[in-house]
Amino acid sequence: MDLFGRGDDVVRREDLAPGAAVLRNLVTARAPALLAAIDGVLQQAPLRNMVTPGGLTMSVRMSNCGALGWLSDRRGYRYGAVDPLSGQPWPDMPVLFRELAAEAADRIGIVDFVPDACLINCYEPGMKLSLHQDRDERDFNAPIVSVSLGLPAVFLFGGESRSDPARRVPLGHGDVVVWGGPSRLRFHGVLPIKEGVHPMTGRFRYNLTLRKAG
Ligand code: MD3
Ligand code: FE
Repeated sequence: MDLFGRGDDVVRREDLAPGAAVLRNLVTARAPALLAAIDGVLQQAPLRNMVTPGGLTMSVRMSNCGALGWLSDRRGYRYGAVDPLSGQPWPDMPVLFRELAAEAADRIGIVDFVPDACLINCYEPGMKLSLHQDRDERDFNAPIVSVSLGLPAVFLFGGESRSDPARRVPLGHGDVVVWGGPSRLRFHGVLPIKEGVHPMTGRFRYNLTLRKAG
């Protein structure tokens, strides 16, 4: 609890748009277990810098777990069942990830969300994610659940066109966002991460993006 009795890890819901809400601190208490599970996945499928179809190397390092993993290379953006680094299926999705995705979606009234893909993004200070849409999934009716751990970020929540103004949403350690319904195809991105050190992750920000891709 802070001086004003607000509580540093009390779960609070902030609605962003129809179908989209931040669940502040939803997983703060579960962060050690989540980070241990991320570690386990990354031992089997290490973080790597993917290349865009245009030939640019992305600064944010990525990996995946679950039946499907998001991939980018010279051939395009897509989901695939096999990690191109190992030639093996992506690691299983930890039950904890699946459970928290369903719980987060349920809290905003989306029942029975079962993700089959989890993208793990790892940011270091200075790294950003340019404005984009997530449209490589088969069914845009399913929501996306994102989990922030470690260093804080400022998330850009834009509109339906790239040129629409974007709202800045600060996301901290333990915050979860559910993006569903009409907000599912909105442009979004992450501003450059500020220099810092987090007690649990050091100079890293991890973001889990849980999706129904197939
Ligand atoms: C808003 N990752 O991997 S997920 C991504 O913090 C990505 O690493 C961000 O965007 C990150 O594609 C945040 C948040 C997110 C995902 C999908 C959305 C926000 C969204 C779809 C529509 C609107
Ligand atoms: Fe995205």
